[in-house]
Amino acid sequence: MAGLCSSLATAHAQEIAPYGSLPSQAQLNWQDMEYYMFIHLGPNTFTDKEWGHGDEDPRVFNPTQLDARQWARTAKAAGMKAIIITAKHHDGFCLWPSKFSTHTVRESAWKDGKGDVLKELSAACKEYGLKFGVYLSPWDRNHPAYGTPEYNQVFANTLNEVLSSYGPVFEQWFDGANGEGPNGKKPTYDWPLFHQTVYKNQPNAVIFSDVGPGCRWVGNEDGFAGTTNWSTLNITGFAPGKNAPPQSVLNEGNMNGEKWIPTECDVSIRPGWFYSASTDDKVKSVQNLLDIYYGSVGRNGNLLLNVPVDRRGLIFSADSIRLMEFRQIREAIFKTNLAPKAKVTATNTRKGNKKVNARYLIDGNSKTYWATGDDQLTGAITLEYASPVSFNRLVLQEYIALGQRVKSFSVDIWEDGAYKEIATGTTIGHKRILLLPDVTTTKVRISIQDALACPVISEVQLYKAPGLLAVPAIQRNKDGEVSITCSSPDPELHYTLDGKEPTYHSPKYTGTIHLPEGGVVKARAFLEKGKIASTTVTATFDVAPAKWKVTFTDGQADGADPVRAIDGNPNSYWMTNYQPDAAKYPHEIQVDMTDTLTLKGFTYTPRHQTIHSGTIYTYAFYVSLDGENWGQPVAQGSFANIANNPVIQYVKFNSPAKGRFIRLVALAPANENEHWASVAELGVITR
Ligand code: FUL
Ligand code: CA
Repeated sequence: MAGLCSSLATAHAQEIAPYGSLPSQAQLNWQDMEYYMFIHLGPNTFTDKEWGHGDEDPRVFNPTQLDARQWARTAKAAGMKAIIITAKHHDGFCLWPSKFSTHTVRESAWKDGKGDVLKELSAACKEYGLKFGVYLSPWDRNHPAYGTPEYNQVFANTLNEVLSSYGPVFEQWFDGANGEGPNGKKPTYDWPLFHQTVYKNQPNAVIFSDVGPGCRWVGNEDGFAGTTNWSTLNITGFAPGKNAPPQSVLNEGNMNGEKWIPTECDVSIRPGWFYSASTDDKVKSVQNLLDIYYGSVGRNGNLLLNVPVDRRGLIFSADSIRLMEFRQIREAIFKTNLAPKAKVTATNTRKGNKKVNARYLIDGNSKTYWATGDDQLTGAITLEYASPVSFNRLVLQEYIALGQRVKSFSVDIWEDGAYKEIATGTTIGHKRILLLPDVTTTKVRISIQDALACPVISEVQLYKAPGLLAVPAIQRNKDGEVSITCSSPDPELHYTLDGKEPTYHSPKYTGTIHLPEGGVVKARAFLEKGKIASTTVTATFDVAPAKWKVTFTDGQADGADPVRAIDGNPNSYWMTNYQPDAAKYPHEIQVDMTDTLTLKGFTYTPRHQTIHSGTIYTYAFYVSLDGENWGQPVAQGSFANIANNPVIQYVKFNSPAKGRFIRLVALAPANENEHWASVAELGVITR
């Protein structure tokens, strides 16, 4: 009897106890999806805006060739698993004929008001075996009830309508933005009511927001999670929007965090979220997309890549071509897993548990695993080869159904009779992809150095990624001299200045190109006499600030000299003093262009940083002939979505303005608590 008891106790002791906050089955399924499409479509597509005001004529929405099957076909061919669409963005416009709004497809010109985008897309997703998700913004700049206590129920009704009408919804995307409505008021959102409404209709939906509960925002719109990234997060005292945890915390999660809220990295394939013809030549390069993939899926996050639908209602060719190129390169990289060819051994392997085996580390199945014994927080996995193998990518996976555990690890290879460390890392989670130098060896060792509980690892994979010809970078300095560089060794660089696609026979870049008056530069890198070519990169310049001088600012922080706002370098900036006792808004900068020009607009390049950046939100822009009489502003407004997506802003004037002096007045900051303002680059539009 005593013997039986103790053997039961031993058997029991070999079971792996789950650790910490755990994923639900819906979250596990979600994490396996890894990569899916975001689609932004609405009146903004037709008005060339990022944030519509809700006062636009709904008739502007008229995507006459809309074909949701083309979107689904593209997503499927791109290797994506789902599509999430902006069913309702901040302008309040509903892509379905909602009973609770008068700003919908029903009021639009599209299909004489008889269309329903959600109906077409949900059917197309079903046809192509994709999951379907919806974005709905509680911030509604159109709805008359917004900003009143009744609005929460209106929004819940709207949600209920969407979630009960179009079949299964795998993810409900909640935008935390909480701006003013038509009556100038901001409401307090009733999140518990919204969540109940989701779960009542779609019990398996994963709810996205800054703080989940299903998955969380990664803290930026660039697509990059932290190199340390916990799927657990502390949420007590936090809410979506301005009461969210700091962006750095969203980026890395909290070790031992209260809830399992994994990361989703949302990023657009273009500079903005909505389609604009002006960004047709700014579709991200394959290399950019690959960096984003490594920075999201490769760092324990899912990648939600936005591909905006154009005015016809179709995905534009440049975007879909890029998606296919991106799929091809991923397939080439992850084609041959070298791990299964190895003899795999491990130290500290848990005994007496049939589910645990070092062999399962290389079986290509993320549901089978190896683990150490209880209280053993370290362990080493070795892959040994009869003859040398060459690789440069390492994929590691934890069996996250039992919690996220690994805190640090290192990678060694066998070289000249000893181990040599080639990489270290912190967290792993669902998936970690390490970029290694090209190495050739007969032995690879992965050492788990610290963990919150016994490590449970499901996969170790090795790949040899082919070299990718880097896309050239085009820069212009203050004097208007353009330089083209490329990080790949010895490429030949060819360019055009006439807007045509560069070929191997286009002018070869040998030195500086003088372009003080501006123009369009397109460049490509070539290897092997033109047989291998990079994608094209395009840079559009206006008048260079060669002779410009700053004539006035209302202060500066140490080292943030005003001249840096007009030095042609987007990485240097002018910023006002940020000390607590320093001057508050408004702030301003005045510039003498030394030539009198006819201006069609201006550009503002913010610092590429989301916090403490001094980014300007509301502005007034003036033009003057003498630098003394400024008159009325030629443009006044806000830079939509600049806090989260700090990219260059193009502002067109209603009518051209002639002058020699320009003046940017910063009226309000993008981040509520920052009383300082900054300009990385100020430019003009003359073309
Ligand atoms: C943000 C919005 O303000 C942007 O317009 C965009 O929809 C992005 C995905 O989320 O919060
Ligand atoms: Ca600068």
